[in-house]
Amino acid sequence: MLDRIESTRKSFDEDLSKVTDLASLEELRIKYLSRKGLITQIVDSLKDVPKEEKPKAGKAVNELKNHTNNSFEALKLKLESEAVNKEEFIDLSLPGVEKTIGSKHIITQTLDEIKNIFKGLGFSVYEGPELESDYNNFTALNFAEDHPARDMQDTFFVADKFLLRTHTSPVQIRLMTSKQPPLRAIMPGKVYRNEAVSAKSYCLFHQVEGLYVDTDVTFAELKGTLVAFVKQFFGQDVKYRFRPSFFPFTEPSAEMDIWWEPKGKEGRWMEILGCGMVDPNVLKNVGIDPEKYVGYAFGMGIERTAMRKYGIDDIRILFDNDKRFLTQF
Ligand code: 2NM
Repeated sequence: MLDRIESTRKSFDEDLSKVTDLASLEELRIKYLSRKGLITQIVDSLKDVPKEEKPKAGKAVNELKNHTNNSFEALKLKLESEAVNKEEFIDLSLPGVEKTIGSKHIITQTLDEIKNIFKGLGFSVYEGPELESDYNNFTALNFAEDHPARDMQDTFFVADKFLLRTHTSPVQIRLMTSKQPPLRAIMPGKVYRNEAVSAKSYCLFHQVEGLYVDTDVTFAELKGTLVAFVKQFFGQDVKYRFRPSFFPFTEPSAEMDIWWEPKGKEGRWMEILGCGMVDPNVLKNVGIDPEKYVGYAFGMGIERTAMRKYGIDDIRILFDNDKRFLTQF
């Protein structure tokens, strides 16, 4: 019995090595593995083996069965995938591939709209890396060494002096360091905050910041530019106001609110951006003479602006990639 098993295994291996296509594989299956095949015959003849040889013979037959089945299945898979590649094997029962037309995410749409408005106002678009140095993200922007925003709890540090940027202002530092004024650009991009995720805040969001540096830039021009922006973005009759504020990198600083009246709800003022005149310390840090040049800067969060425009009340839905949401825009 053991000899028979061994010789069947040998002849199976030999036959298997000669199989080159699915047709000859089927012949092999019929010869060995079918209901009347050689392996089945061996299994059947186990009943005639003397009792004391049975455990050994049974084990050997099992091994033979496993070996032949596994080798057969492996080769079958290989030949089938080769056949599919050669387009010989076409499974007509498979469902077709659904083709859908994609659409831009509303954050991308909002960014495009904001970029186009500022391009029309004479700004170019400038981008920079999301992994930044502590220097570009904080120090150059006049944040004190012990400023709370530098806290590990608010910032994703990647290494000792490197982090995921918490705003796009480091791109302004890069621009001002590499080019002399006049400079007029906006900086769109992703920024990161190490905060608890909730309906109102996410660990990642998008910002657009803007910068204008020249010899005769005024706060009145800053206001005029931002008013032109909100009128184009929210509509000509938008109601707005400026409030004094504070940022480490601007002096004086302000925030701009717009009047927001959701359908059927009470209206209220909503903050939409921060702005100010670039602090002379920042200009000094990037090698621009603050005696000769002045600048204004502003920054806004895109998610909040888009949520307002489209009536979305949970920021997380913007990052879920749920098609039921995405296909609505
Ligand atoms: C804001 C608000 C106000 C700003 C300032 C600068 C720089 F580099 F020029 F100093 N970049 N961004 C700025 C000013 C950003 O975001 C709320």
